Amino acid sequence: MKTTITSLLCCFIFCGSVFAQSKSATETDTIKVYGNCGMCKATIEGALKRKEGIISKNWNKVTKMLVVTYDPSKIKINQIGAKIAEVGYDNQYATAKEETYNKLHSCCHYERPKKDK
Ligand SMILES: [Cu+2]
Repeated sequence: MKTTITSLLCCFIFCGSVFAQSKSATETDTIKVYGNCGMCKATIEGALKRKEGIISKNWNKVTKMLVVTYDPSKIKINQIGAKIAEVGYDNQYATAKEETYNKLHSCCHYERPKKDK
């Protein structure tokens, strides 16, 4: 009898933890973000805030790829792209405004992706 109760309890704890995990599900995506240097990295990553649902972010200046883990109930990937564009960086989801791009430090003036005209 005691074993039954113990195993039942274990089952509850196990199921509970699985449920808790699925409730706080996160998503990880890799997106292309144009940029040059370490300063770009700081600006790009600085645009993504924990309180807005970003769990972790890491932009690689060599590959130009940003790996971002976020809470999809708080923010969507295209909104993440928009936030990065707001600070001046073109990416696969959004394009920065000309004037925002122009305000970037001169070393950060990355080559913009070609636009079709
Ligand atoms: Cu830079």
